[in-house]
Amino acid sequence: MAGNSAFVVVANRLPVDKVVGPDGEVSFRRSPGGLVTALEPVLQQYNGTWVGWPGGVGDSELPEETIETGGVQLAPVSLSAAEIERYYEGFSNSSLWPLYHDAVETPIFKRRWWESYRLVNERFAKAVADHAGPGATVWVQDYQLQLVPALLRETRPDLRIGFFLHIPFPPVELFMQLPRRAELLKGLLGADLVGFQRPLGAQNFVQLSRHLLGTRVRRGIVEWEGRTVRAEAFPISIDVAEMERLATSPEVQARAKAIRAELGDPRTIILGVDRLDYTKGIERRLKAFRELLSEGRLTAPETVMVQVATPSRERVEHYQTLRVNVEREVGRINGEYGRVGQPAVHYLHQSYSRAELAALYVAADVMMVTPLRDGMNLVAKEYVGARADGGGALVLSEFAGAAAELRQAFLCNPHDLDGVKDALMRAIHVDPVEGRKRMHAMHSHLRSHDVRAWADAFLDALGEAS
Ligand code: ADQ
Repeated sequence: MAGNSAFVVVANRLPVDKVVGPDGEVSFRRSPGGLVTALEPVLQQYNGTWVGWPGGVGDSELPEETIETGGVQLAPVSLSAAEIERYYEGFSNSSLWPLYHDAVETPIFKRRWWESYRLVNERFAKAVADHAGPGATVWVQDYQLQLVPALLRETRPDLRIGFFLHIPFPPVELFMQLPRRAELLKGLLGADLVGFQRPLGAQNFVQLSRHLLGTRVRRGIVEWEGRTVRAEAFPISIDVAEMERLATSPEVQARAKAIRAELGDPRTIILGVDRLDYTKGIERRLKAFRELLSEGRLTAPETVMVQVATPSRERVEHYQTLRVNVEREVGRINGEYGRVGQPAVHYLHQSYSRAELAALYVAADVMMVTPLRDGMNLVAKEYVGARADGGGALVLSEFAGAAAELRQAFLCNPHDLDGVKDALMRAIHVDPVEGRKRMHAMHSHLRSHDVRAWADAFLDALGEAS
């Protein structure tokens, strides 16, 4: 049975936040994320539907039927507690996530996780098929749904199917560790176009197809089951205009000043903002700061570090260990270099509003984005987006996708602690004229490469793919 949407987006999550009212009543509010901003106009234009998990366990809080908000239909797919554990925390975040990030933590494989992943992917594919009109365009998002393209194609060969991977696609040697590697790859090959953050991801994918399935590849295009599958890079971005507007608003400017005062008017504020994830290099960043303090190259309280780490995947063991390690390191630094009322590191294990994040970006003299591996890293782009004033400096890992574009950052290899320390020192002491030049160059790049341009480029390429 076909639905009536000409455009369907399917992602693990629906773009909604759960809101509990004063009377305990549960409702859902649209959440503002970058993906929604980019896709909203297209969704509205084509009577679009967004299929995804609304969060929470089971279907008790949200009806399975579609909700209409602002010209976009939201189609919830519910997950049971066992599915959240196996499909989401298990296969997606304990097998695939570490494997695709250079195995910086050891991937764990369990057979029942795979079973659940397959079943949940089938459910998502069915929901898409129910909503997609004849010949509709479907855009599948990310590693949780890699089987959806082929599952959809089986039942709905009329659809035009695109897939975008937000995280890195690993080299062949690593991917080959996956117990269900061929099925996963065949899942992706159901798409007409597979998008990656970087050209290397697309190359890895093409090589893998050749190696694992013996596919023919002609001019970078994979031939599979009588069709062609294009693999290309589409580096994702942010809503630059929105970040600029927010950062220059009087409220955010005032809040940035207040933050500086609350921190004791230090000479230098170093900032880190991440999901609390082991790929983000938070421990090494803290260690670099500690060593600089111990060597006397930096002193507290003249220099203050603020590390905001959003709680993430808290039931997954890797994340629990990480939290303990990060908090131990913060305690150690503050124990050695803090004073009463003046910690050297302010550590906030909290989620912040966009406005508060923007104020932190405006207040920060140096932003440290030092992941061990990252598909793109939007925080780096948000910081640059917030600094239309040309102020501030960005220390950026070469292993973040963003490093391919933000070439004027202070680039570093996060595995080389001395290199990280030197990059941080150069960022702190950069000549203001040079600093502004670097920031302006990155800012103007972002202005012409925002998230709308990303979505347009992907959808244009999908339109051309056959
Ligand atoms: P993430 O791994 O989640 O995304 P990132 O790209 O940095 O990483 O995006 C994080 C987002 O969360 C940013 O928009 C940031 O502002 C927000 N955030 C972080 N800490 C926060 C806090 N304390 N409070 C509120 N918001 C906070 C995955 C991939 C990335 C890729 C994106 C998009 O891992 O490599 O860039 O998808 O494709």
